[in-house]
Amino acid sequence: MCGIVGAIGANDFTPFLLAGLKTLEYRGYDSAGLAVLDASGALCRVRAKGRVSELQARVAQLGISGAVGIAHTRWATHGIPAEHNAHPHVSGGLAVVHNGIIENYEALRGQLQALGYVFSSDTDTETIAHLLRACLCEDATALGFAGPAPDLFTAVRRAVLFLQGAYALAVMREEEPDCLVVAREGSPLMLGLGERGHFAASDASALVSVTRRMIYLENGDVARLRGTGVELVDRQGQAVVREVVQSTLSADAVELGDYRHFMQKEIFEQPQALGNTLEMIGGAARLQPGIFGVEASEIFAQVEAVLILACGTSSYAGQVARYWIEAVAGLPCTVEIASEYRYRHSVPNPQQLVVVISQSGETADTLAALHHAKAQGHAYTLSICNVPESAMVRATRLRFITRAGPEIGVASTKAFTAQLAALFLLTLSLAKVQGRLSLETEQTFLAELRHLPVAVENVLALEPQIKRWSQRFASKQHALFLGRGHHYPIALEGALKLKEISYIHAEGYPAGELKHGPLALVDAQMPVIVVAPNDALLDKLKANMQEVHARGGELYVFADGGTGVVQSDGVNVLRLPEHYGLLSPVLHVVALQLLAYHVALVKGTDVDKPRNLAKSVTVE
Ligand code: HGA
Repeated sequence: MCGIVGAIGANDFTPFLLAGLKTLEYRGYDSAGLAVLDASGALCRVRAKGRVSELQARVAQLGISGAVGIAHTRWATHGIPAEHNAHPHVSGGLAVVHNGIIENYEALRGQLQALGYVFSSDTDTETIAHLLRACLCEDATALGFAGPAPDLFTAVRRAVLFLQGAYALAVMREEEPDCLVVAREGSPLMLGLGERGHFAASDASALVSVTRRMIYLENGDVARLRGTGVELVDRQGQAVVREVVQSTLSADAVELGDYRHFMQKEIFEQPQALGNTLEMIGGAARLQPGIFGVEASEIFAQVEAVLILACGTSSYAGQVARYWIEAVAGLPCTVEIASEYRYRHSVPNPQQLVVVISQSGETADTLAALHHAKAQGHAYTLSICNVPESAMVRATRLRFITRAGPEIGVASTKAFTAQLAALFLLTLSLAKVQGRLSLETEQTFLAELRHLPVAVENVLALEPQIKRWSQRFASKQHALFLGRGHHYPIALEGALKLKEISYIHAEGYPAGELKHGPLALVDAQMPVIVVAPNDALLDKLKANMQEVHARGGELYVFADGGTGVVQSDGVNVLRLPEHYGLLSPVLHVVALQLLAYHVALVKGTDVDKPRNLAKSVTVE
């Protein structure tokens, strides 16, 4: 989603701002813009619809430079993607970039229009620019203040009192060329402390080229950055000192290398991502529940049930875990879509372990669902995230950081399989603490986990055959994915991957539901993809395949060795090397990721940045 980069110091930071926006491109956006104070102290703003490269060309053409500046990639929520809606938004001599949504913007807009402010965009963000200007002039009295704010820092602290919703803001002003002011509520924002200046960004990857020393702002924080230092106040307006952390993000982790797309790179990085995520069990003879936090054993012993809250792909990881947790740990487990849970009246069970899953740890709905659960009295909370410094990780008592590395492709791949590995460890840990895991079973599962990266490598080797299949999908409008048991969520994930990046309408179904509706859709034009592991439900699944075959449907079966599913007219079979028991979903999903990737390649879509979608869904 939207990205922010800001800089202040003695050098020309325009190249840095543009490079920072380039790094944030993976989050998905529709327009970009920047503003700097030039050598004469004038505010220069440039905006462009489309790619950062377009903005870059305009900046070069205009020959703009400046030692203080803010920049933005916009993923529209209010107002169409267009140059006039792109950030920064200006009012008088000040400029603002914003990530998030101002929920009460209509009321604020009306109030400001009544004071004579003229709007030139359809965004919620422009209200912030005019509100700040009003706080800095005589209009401040109409807003209830005794007089104008003496400076931008004070104006921002006053203006945020009016804002409802979520925001990360960066603001600059012609009259105060020696400072940048930033604020955060709900949307991520961090500061970078450099040798040559000070920086702000919505994502650490935009800062690592200049510094690794970072401060992650808390909700309610407002900070003033100067070339020489930073000042911070919290929600109460009290000066605060926040911990400076050393980012371990490697600069080349966000490089494409020899790959054609980030999604392809990330699919092939899965053995490594799983190896890193499972590192702590590497040589250990026994599983240590402490990998989830110091209180883990104590909390796991208390819990009577599990509630998993997540969105999109992460929710499918949760759905796989539901099968595992109930089967192995013997605990009732519910999985709920975060955006539903946060707004419904649910019956809290304080003995439930609330598990939130998010790649970024900033997913707005999941974060809000977590806060809702806590407000309802849930004290046992655990996050599974890929970003250690994220808001979600900081808001839960227990946590597990997947070590998949930065995921750039919008369609999640390696983060998903790393989440599955984490959730399997959680299943085993719960079972162990609750006395439901024999030593023998524990050792068997640990051995399977250790071998998992190699098993994934073997699936990746099937790419040539999957690539051949993809040619036949590209002309299709619809596809059906079938699975049973803990492979049903894998059918859902396979369908999601295909629709996200190839724009083919795809549905995932539990195979047993076929005759309750979707069978009506089956004909030669709709490929039916079957996830067919060699497990106890195989015979049932074979009967479902017959139902499709008998109606002229074309089957594409991802079958484990030993399933006895044979290739014939209308039945295409891809043989996975080995059946992997409870962890088999990790292998099957890799094959489906490759299918989606290759179909998208044939269709020529923008694989890493599918239309209308964004990475890190930090708005509701
Ligand atoms: N609401 C603002 C910013 C949107 C955003 O943060 N997207 O991720 C706008 O629509 O411009």
